[in-house]
Amino acid sequence: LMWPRATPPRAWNGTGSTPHFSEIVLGRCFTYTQLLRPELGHADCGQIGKAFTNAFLSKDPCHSSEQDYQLLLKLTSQTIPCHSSVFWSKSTQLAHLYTRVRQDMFTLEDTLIGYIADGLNWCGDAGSYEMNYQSCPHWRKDCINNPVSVFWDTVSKRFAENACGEVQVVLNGSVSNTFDKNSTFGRVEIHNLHPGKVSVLKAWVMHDIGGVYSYHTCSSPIIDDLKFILSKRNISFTCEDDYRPIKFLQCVKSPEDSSCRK
Ligand code: C8R
Repeated sequence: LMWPRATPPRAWNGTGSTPHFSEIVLGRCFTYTQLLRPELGHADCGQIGKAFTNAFLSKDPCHSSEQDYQLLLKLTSQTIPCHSSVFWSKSTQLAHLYTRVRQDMFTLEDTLIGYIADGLNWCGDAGSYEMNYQSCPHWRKDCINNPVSVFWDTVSKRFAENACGEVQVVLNGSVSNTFDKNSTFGRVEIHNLHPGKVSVLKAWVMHDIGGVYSYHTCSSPIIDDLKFILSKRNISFTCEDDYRPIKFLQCVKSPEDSSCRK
């Protein structure tokens, strides 16, 4: 039995839970299953919302585990067609613009679980049944095994495990860590693609229009690191700089740039 306590929850170095977290989760679940993808209309949003909060409420927010999210994962299972998974790293906006136009393609945020959680923050406290809206553990300053980091690792792992056929990744060639072994993509996803199920990973290395400097292209050694990991895993790899369909999206914003005129 737990008693409400008089002392406030412990202060962490990260942002607190998003105000109205549970209402947002419920609302997003209904929006997704009733309006965006009615084929998931059978999903039980009440149960999903409960499973989400039960994954972390009344628990030490530095000892979150994959296990905590298993019921939530089960309730949000979803089949993504082969050849339609899109991964990304350091290119959130562009990758999501791409799948916004290509409705037949899916980033994790275009699936129910990713759609529900995108941009939110959450944590609880071992000594209370409440969410902590004041602060949550910061992954570097407090602890890695916090509810948000463990969540993204867990759902990203499943997203990669379920991918099949030709899969794509949108990479950012205008940052120094175009491929980052410590990112979710480099640390979790590429290691959980199933060889034999995934025939090829196609990388699109995109460069900001008007960006001062292109750090990396497909010919950069950093891309060889990715190529090497995949070859060891028996997954084919191709790479293309400034893939035209995505370049067009950048050009909508900067139609007068010389690179958009030719
Ligand atoms: N993925 C991971 N993290 C995600 C995410 C997602 O879909 N969605 C959000 N909002 N986040 P980054 P990355 C949060 O370095 O680490 C999946 C997390 O807090 O730009 O390589 C997705 O399938 C996370 O720390 O990208 C994609 O393929 C940052 O935003 C990769 O993993 C993402 O930081 C992207 O993860």
